[in-house]
Parts: sequence; structure tokens; C-alpha cells
Amino acid sequence: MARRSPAIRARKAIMDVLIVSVNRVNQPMATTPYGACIVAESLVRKGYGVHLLDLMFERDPHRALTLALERYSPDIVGVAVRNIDNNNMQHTAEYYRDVSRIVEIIRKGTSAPVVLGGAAVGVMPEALLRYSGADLAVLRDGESVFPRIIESLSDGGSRSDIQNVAWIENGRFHENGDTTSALESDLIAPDFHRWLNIKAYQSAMATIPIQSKRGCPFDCVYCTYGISEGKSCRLHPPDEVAEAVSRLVADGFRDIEFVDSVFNAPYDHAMAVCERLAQKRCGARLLSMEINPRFLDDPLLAIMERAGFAGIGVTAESADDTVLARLGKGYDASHVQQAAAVIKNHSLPCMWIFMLGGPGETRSSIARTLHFAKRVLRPKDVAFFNIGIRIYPGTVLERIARESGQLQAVGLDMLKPVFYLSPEVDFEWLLEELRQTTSMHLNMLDTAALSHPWLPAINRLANRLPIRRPLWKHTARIRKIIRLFGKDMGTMPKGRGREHV
Ligand code: B12
Repeated sequence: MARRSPAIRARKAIMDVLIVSVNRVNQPMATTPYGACIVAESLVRKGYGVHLLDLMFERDPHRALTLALERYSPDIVGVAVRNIDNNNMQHTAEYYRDVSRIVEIIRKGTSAPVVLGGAAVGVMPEALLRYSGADLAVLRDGESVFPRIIESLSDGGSRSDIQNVAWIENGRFHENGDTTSALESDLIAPDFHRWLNIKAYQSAMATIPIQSKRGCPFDCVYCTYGISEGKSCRLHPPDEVAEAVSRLVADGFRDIEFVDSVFNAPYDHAMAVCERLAQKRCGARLLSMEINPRFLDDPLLAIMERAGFAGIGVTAESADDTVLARLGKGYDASHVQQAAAVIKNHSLPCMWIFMLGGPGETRSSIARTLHFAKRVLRPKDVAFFNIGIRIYPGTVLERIARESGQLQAVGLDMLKPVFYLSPEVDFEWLLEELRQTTSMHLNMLDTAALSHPWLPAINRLANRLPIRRPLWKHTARIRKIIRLFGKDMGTMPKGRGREHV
């Protein structure tokens, strides 16, 4: 949806900022808009009037936005966009569509400049700018870039002077650098109570996010983390991280999740963070779903347990050497086996995350990964299988798919989810293999489970019951109960959600 010319006028000194967090996705559970809160807090500290409109639990989000525009008459509007789609090849949902409607409503209510930011914008800035017609996009580090935009526009400056922004001018996409700023450690834990309806998040089983670092140095062929957060790791001092966790606990939060791109690399930093947390004994129930198997050993798991971790997600992706090499993981199947052996020495609940159907995948490599999940993992652990890989612009996977003639979509069309599936793997065969595996092993799930319509209700119900978190560790028990109602979460309906390349 193209819009009018995006030239933005410096109107007057910008004083009042409205930030709209667009995300309303409640599967697998609602996620707390951490980035938007960090940005809001940084602006308040610089003296701006800030209102954060979180659409997550609004009954009528469009009306809520119209009312907020009337009530706050903002001088600039920030739009936080977290998700483009649900990364789910079987049951695809296209969340980016909400963004153009939101920008349309903003345009009706105000002539203030509209600035896009958020995780999705770091992944596809050009497509989202073109699709929404917003004036500017912040590529990363909103807490430092958004204040600079405001200062520059208030002074009548030009957007080409601002680092880490992108815009469309005369139909052309302009991107101004991809530098990174120093992390502001006093913003690790914003005042969530101030910005959000925390009760609603808690009853939806959402965790409170926290970062111990930003950036990802790895070269996984499909991944955008290094693009959106930068390739070098910027570390928060371990003391500050532990202090922030203690503050959150003092504020009444217990379930705190590290949302670093990878938690346990650099290894020494993860160790130091956990050591400080173990010293503090603040009573947090910690979680990280981004553990790299290569850097997992007994000392780290031991200190994670003492720090208060209640669960981890190991992003193994495969147990096959060729597939791991083609995915650019930087480790091989022996590291995955080793991680499983180490985990067996501990009691920490673990979800293993696999990615089936990438470059180099064949029927026998899939058989090896499924065998590993069935025979090597502890039965109490959960195995989760992604099917196909979402192709993002700027990744090596995009190049692979184009070179092999499997990907034609360009520009805006990349917003529509497009997935890679190895030509050696038949989609229907893979679905059937997984259907058999997940129906026999109640601790195993595939992507279909993430779009299960009962998930939000399960989250709400579980929150009322004295159930130990994380909820996923009860996957087998929950599925047994669901089966009593003649339904299931692990098997999937025949057929695919949408075309793959
Ligand atoms: C951790 C994580 C999860 C955790 C979240 C746990 C939690 N409690 O929050 C879990 C595993 C639950 C999860 C689930 C999903 N996730 Co996820 N997740 C991430 C991850 C790794 C980090 C997100 C994060 O919190 N970062 C830290 C914060 C501080 O960063 P941020 O939000 O980007 O904010 C910064 C900037 O973006 C900017 N900014 C933010 N808001 C604003 C607003 C304005 C106005 C401005 C100017 C700037 C700005 O400034 C902030 C501070 O610098 C990202 C990848 C990544 N590295 O970004 C994927 C990512 C966000 N997830 C993604 C997806 C797809 C999903 C799921 C849909 C997957 C699924 N199939 O279910 C679900 C959706 C859940 C939901 N309800 O929305 C995609 C989204 C893009 C896309 N493809 O659509 C990402 C980018 C990964 C990817 N490349 O595919 N996720």
C-alpha cells in the first residue's frame, strides 16, 4: 500500500510522543513489548511527554488508537512492529497487514511524522516502509536513535544526518548506516508497571523479558539476528544484569526470560551473569529459550541452576552433520550429543528446538534427527520441530534459494511468508513422519501446536492453577488431558498452510 510523499516537516519542537505497540499475537503466548518500553523510558528520561498505547489486550484496537490520538495530540508517533508473520509453514499468519491499517488511522488523526521501529523493522525495513507508508524506520537501538530523530526534526535537521534510520524518497529506499550504539545498562529493566497492563500479561502467562547483551556473531544461513542487532556482541555488565533482575523481582515479577539472541555466548559472560545472579539469590524463575549446544557444559548448567533458571531451550536445529554444516551452525552432531549428555547430569527442564527441511536435508538426515529426539533426549524433555525455514532478505538462505531458482519473490512480496524446503524432502512425507512421531511421543510437538486455538485458554487456565513454570515442561500431561476431549496438539491436519519454494 503506497502512500503520499513521505517528506517530513519539522513542525515545532517535538514534546509529546505517542508509541503504539501493534502486536496482538497471543500464541504461543503474549509477549511483553520490551523494546517499546525501553524506548518509551529513554524518551521520558530526556524530558519528553510519552504515552505508550499497547494494543495487545485492547478490545477495539483501532478505536483505542483513534482515541489516543485525540487525547494526546502527539508531535510524533512511533509504531512498534514485532512480528511480520508467525514463521509457520503449515498455518501461516500475516501480521504485517495490521501495520498499514494502523498507519492509515494515525494519518487520519494527525499530521505528525510516523516512525516505525521494532524487531520486524530490523528484519525488513524497506518492505515495511513501502507497505505502511510510514515516514522513517529505525533499524536498531530505538532508545538512542528515536531521541536523535526527535532532536534532529525539532531543529529542522535532515534525516540523512541520523544514523540507523531508513526512509523512502521519490520511490527510492535510503538506509543510513548500520552502526551500533553503546548499550544503556540503566535501561535493562524499564518500569513495566508504568507502561503496560501487567496483570493482563501475567494472566496470559507472559514472561518479563530481559537482555544481558545485544548482537549475534554467528553465521546461521537463515537468521536475521546479526542483521537486526549487529554482529558484534555488546555486553551489559553482569552486575547490572543481576541488579536489574533483583529490581524486577522487587517489583513483583518472578518469571523473567533472557531474550538475548544467544544466551550462552560469549560463554564467560553468561557464566559471570549467572554467578552474580546466584550470589543475589533474588528468587527469580529464569528462562532462556536461546541456548547454543556448542557452549553448554556442566559448570554452566550448574551455575544456571543456582542462579534460578527454571528451564532452557536448546536451539540444536538438527542432529545431522551435513545439515548443521549447511545451516552454518558452527557446530556438529557431536556437540549436540555432548549437550544432551551434559543435560542428563542436571535436572533443569529442557526444550529441544529443531529445524527440519533446510539446505542439505534428506529423508535420512531427518531420520537421524528424529532418532536423536526419541532415543537420546530425556523423556521428560520436550522436542519441538519447525518445518521449513522462513526466507528473509539479506540472508545466505535467500541467496541459496534464488541461485537454485526456488525463490522469485522480491521486495514487498518477501513480506508474504515464503519458506525454504529442501528439494530432497517431500512435504507430505515430512508431515506424515512428524504426525507419527508426535502422536507416539507426547513430549514432542511441531509447528502446528503453536497455532492451536486452545493455547491462549490453556495459558490463562494454567496461570490460575498451582502449576510449576515453564508451562511447556508439562507438554505431555497437557496433551493427555486434551486427548480426553478427543483433540490433540502434536498431530496436524493433512495439507499445507501455503506454498513453499
Ligand atoms: C526472544 C524472542 C522470542 C521469545 C519472546 C519471549 C518474551 N518474553 O518476550 C518467544 C520464544 C516467546 C518468541 C515468540 C515468537 N517470536 Co520471537 N523473537 C525473540 C527474539 C530472539 C528477541 C526479541 C526481543 O525481545 N529482543 C529484545 C528487545 C529489546 O528488542 P526489540 O524488541 O527489537 O526492540 C528494540 C528495537 O527493535 C527498537 N524498537 C522496539 N520497539 C520500538 C518502537 C519504536 C517506536 C522505535 C522507534 C523503536 C523500537 O528499539 C528496541 C531497543 O533497542 C527476536 C529476534 C531478535 N533478535 O530480535 C525474535 C523475533 C522477534 N520473533 C519472531 C517471531 C516470528 C516470533 C513468533 C511469531 C514465532 C512463533 N512461530 O510463534 C512468536 C510470536 C510471539 C508473540 N506473542 O508475539 C521474529 C519476528 C519477525 C517475523 N518473522 O515476523 C523475530 C525477529 C525472529 C526472526 N528473525 O524471525 N520470540
